[in-house]
Amino acid sequence: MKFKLLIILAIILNTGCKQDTTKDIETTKNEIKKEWWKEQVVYQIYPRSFKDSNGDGIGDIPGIISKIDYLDSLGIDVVWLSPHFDSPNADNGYDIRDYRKVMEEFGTLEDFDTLLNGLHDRGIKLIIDLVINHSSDEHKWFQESMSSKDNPYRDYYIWKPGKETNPPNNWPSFFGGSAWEQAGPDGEYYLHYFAKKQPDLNWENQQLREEIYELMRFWLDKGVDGFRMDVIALISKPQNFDDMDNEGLKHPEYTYAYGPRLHEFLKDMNKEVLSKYDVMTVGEAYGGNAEKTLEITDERNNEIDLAFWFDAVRVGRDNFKQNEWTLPEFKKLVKAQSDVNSHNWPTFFLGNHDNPRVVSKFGDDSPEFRVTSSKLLAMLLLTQRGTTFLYQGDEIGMTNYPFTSFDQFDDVEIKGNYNKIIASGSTPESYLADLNKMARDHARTPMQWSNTNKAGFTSGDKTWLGVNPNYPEINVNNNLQDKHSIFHFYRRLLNIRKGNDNLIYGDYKDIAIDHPQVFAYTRIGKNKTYLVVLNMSKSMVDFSLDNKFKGYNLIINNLNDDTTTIEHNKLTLQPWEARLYESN
Ligand code: TEU
Ligand code: CA
Repeated sequence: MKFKLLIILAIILNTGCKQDTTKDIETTKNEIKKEWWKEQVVYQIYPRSFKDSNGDGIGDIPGIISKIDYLDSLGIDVVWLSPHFDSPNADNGYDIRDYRKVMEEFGTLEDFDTLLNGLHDRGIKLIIDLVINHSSDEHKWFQESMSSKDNPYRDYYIWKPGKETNPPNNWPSFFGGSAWEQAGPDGEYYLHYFAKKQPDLNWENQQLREEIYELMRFWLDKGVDGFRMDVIALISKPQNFDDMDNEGLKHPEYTYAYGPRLHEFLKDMNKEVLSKYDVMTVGEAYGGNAEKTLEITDERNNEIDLAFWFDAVRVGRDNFKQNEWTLPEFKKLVKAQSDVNSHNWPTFFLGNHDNPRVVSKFGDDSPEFRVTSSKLLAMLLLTQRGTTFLYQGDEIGMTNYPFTSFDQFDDVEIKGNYNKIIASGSTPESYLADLNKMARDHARTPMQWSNTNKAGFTSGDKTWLGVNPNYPEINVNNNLQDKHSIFHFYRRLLNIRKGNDNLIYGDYKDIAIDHPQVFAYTRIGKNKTYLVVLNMSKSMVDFSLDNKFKGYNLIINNLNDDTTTIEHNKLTLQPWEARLYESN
């Protein structure tokens, strides 16, 4: 009897095991492994532009500290802080002079600790920006490296002799001109993919890698919750330093990114540093295709957790031109990044400090539709599959800045590329018109807090970059007071999303991918399905739905407080109307 039972038990256990292995091979997306960093909504702060505390016209850490309650009331989970390190600001902090020091204009290390603790006290995490593809030319390492060929730091950067009077090859810098600059007593050239003041670090050098691990530990030991990694796909340089062909010159990022040792470097960094902390990492995976990006974020590879894909955000972009784009084109790019396999987890974002304002690019920033379309974009952002990234000011519907002359810009990229763009056939007027659509400075104008002096950003009479003249209307105070504001709509959506596994982990399915005006998709969770219907146009649309959606309940929409149930298989959508439905 006992024996028989044992056999039965063995059979059960055995088949159980077998089922598990097949499951493992065919995991559906609903069986995604839960991780805290998959569930977060991250809010990006560009410190220079967020809040000035001392009247010098430059945002700073005490300014951010004074707004922690604001962030808390919005309901975000994580703050991503753009670089706060000591820097001569050739590229607003993306050129670091000392990785262990806080930029003087931003405050002190004590201020940083106060910020970190203040956020942690409210259950908000903090990730910082790790810029380790390049440093500032004013970094001690570079000063040493440049001083002579025999200096022990020489090999921390990439030096090559020129070809007669020319640089080593024809590679261009993203910020204009050659990617090589001659320096030091030996007349050699150093590599800089970005500005001259941003020399690329030589990751082939083991000592350099260890120094980077040390500085990562310095911040992790303070308690930061992870890193956003600047241009991380560029750290391993191609080993072939020949000239590029013309095609390569147009899009050099594809030559520069995903070098031969990238995976090895990331795995080593993970093993030596990241695996020892419970943190999140998100890499700026600029310059690759989907396949390559999926490799660095595949959980089986132990490299980084998440990556930003740029295809959807940059839809219609061709270098410095923003061309027309269609909704189906955009939806296909979103699908490609949202619908990835179960070993990867996507990110979703529509803007950041390098891109125009979301309502100006993806919505309609005219007075008639700015509020409605900003709310629609909030719904798009907060119902997608992936860790969500919001950019400061989008929660109040801030818009692009109306630039009328070149001296209003600050960005090194705009100035550096001026000659090249004019030489390639643009006129100053047409370049300015293009910049009005896509310049990075649109996202960097000061945060608009109130309708008082300089939008309440500073108590002083100047700001490092102009305040958008629309601040008397578009500001935080107005948003806080009006319960139908964009801010409160974000808040409600954040609340719906928080802890909602069906919405966070549910499969993504676009149900009308070729529809020219409507973006409609479902998020199919284990217990509930969500239906999102967004009319991304300024005309009314009749939209047909499958019968299976009958009985779904409207839980939030961007026009009124209605909560109705789907009774017909046709929805009549108002311009820029956005609706979120839930199954029973
Ligand atoms: O951005 C890299 C990058 O993709 C951009 O420079 C891009 O070429 C540009 O925005 C197109 O308009 C990262 C940072 O996000 C950016 O702010 C820095 O300037 C850059 O790296 C260098 O650190
Ligand atoms: Ca200041």
